[in-house]
Amino acid sequence: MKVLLVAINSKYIHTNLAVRYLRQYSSQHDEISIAEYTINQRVDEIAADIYRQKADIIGLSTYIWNVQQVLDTAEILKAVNPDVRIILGGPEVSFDPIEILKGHEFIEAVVYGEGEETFKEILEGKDYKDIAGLAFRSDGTIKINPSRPVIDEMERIPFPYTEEDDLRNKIAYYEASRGCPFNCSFCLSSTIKGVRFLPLERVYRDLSFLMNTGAKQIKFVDRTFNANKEFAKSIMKFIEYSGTEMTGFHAEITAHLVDDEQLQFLKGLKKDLFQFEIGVQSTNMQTIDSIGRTTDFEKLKRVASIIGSYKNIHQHLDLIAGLPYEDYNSFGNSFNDLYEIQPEKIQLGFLKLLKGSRLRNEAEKYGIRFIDKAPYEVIETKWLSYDDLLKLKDIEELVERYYNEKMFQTTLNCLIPDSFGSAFEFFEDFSNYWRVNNLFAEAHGKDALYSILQDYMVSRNFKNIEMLKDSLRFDYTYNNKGKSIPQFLRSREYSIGNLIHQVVKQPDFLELLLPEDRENAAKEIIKKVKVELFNWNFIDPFNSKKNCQLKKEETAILFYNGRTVDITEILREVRD
Ligand code: B12
Ligand code: SF4
Repeated sequence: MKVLLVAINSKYIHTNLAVRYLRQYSSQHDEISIAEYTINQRVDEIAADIYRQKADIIGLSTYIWNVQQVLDTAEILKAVNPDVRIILGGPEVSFDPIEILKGHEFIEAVVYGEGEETFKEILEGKDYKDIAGLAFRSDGTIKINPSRPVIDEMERIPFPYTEEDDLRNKIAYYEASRGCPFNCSFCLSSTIKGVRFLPLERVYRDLSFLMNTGAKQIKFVDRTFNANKEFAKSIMKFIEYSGTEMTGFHAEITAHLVDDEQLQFLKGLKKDLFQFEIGVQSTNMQTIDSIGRTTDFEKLKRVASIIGSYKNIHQHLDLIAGLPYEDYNSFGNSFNDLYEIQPEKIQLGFLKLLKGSRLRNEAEKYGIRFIDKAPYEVIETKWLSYDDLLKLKDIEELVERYYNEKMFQTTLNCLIPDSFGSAFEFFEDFSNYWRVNNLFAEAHGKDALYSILQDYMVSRNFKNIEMLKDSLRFDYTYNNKGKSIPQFLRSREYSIGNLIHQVVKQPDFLELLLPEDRENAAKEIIKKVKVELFNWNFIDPFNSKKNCQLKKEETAILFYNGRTVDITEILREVRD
């Protein structure tokens, strides 16, 4: 009997862990293969490709991002081969399996909850009526068996990947623990009680394998990576000692659980080895209480700020718009609280009322209306109108482009404290400008984003506009290595031309200013170096406080290998 497990990922770079677990858990029974696609492919193409593999049983992994494609593909497959047996599993069909079967004749059975053992019993040919965690058709009716307890010892579940998995340049998902100790009402992880951990030896072995596959990133899907402090620390230590330059690691952590000893440990980690995602969701305590979270924001802020100061770990902080008690202004406050921490990214998400989540059952109580079709996004709450949500969507897009991309840091650091009461106010005003000028309707390249910001600043006639224009040129030069400054950013004398040769030849120049490049010939350095003259003394693109109190003085800055060096004095000597 030929079995095909199908995953339709949200992007090409993603992989599906569930189908790999299912394959390995049942590997001794059948000829099982995996086929992966993306939601951007046409369903008829996906169905044709699956059909050609002539499987007897097709299992489709169903999530919020692919449910429609899964159903459409399955319908085609059954139409072209009525004998094929179609089984669905995954979080998107785990909470209403009967409705799924009722609405879709072509599905034979739905596995709900954890799938490994249930799917194995199906392949073993056990009678459907005796398989826990299964909903199925029987004599023209739909039946549902009792749920299945989760597999207690996680080590009974084999390592999901094999030599055949081509993970080069992909994200490899990995699970060192299952479950979450917390109980947030919008999240499905709160539906399963308790956390199970793999033995550390097994984790080390698994990670060693994954690091050798050339995966671009290993992403822990553990719901709270640091739920157990010692467990997390041991894994990180292992990665620190055996990690390769090629692979980065991503983990979701709960920041307020991080203590001073752990902070000390994190301080010593190699740069960019780890990336942390920290779900803040809101800083409004009434909101936090209502969704059953236990956040100590002051502690979170302290931890995230300290980690930020180490400059070795990227931090992504998340907020969700649409939660109870969070109105537009309160969301603005949450945003400003995160902005103050200055993480590498601020991710603004919009509430989705997931099937099976507690909050979906409480929707009426909170006046939450949502689109009753995946991804079940909120359209209104007692506290937020649809207009408010649309405004927040515009803001989200600009936060993505202008803050998260890190291409405008100096300008934002000068503009926001000088002309706005808060970062949120700036993004609000800037997004109004985008909306009024119909800018959201078109795609914009990188240079266009600089040009739009400049036009906006000029149109609003901010105080210090000349300094702001200078700072935008500084940002451009710093962030666009090898590109010449576009016309709209050029000021009077934008380049010092041949003088650079003389600067680099100055006695002690390399020794004093670029000591690590002493060995490289001046010729080589000149090829990569850019020098710009500014009317204000920008120098350190990361020090916001300093930039806002800039002195007006002509400054020559040399940009080299991500560094900025003040060469005003040297240039003066050369000129004289
Ligand atoms: C990786 C991941 C992603 C990846 C997607 C990866 C991909 N392949 O494309 C990314 C980062 C893109 C992503 C994005 C989102 N995600 Co996500 N994500 C996850 C995560 C962290 C891991 C999934 C996983 O591999 N788990 C481990 C496996 C083993 O568990 P499992 O998936 O539940 O599978 C088991 C069973 O469900 C079952 N099963 C699964 N498939 C099948 C198939 C068959 C045939 C059978 C029999 C059984 C079976 O057996 C498996 C083994 O026990 C989960 C949380 C979590 N830890 O599970 C959230 C999760 C899946 N995501 C979720 C959500 C809501 C989102 C977003 C909508 C979030 C947002 N932005 O608002 C977006 C949507 C993306 C989009 N484009 O629209 C929800 C999904 C709810 C749902 N009904 O699908 C989850 C559960 C988190 C949560 N908050 O509750 N996500
Ligand atoms: S949101 Fe995070 S902390 Fe809360 S239950 Fe889900 S996984 Fe756990």
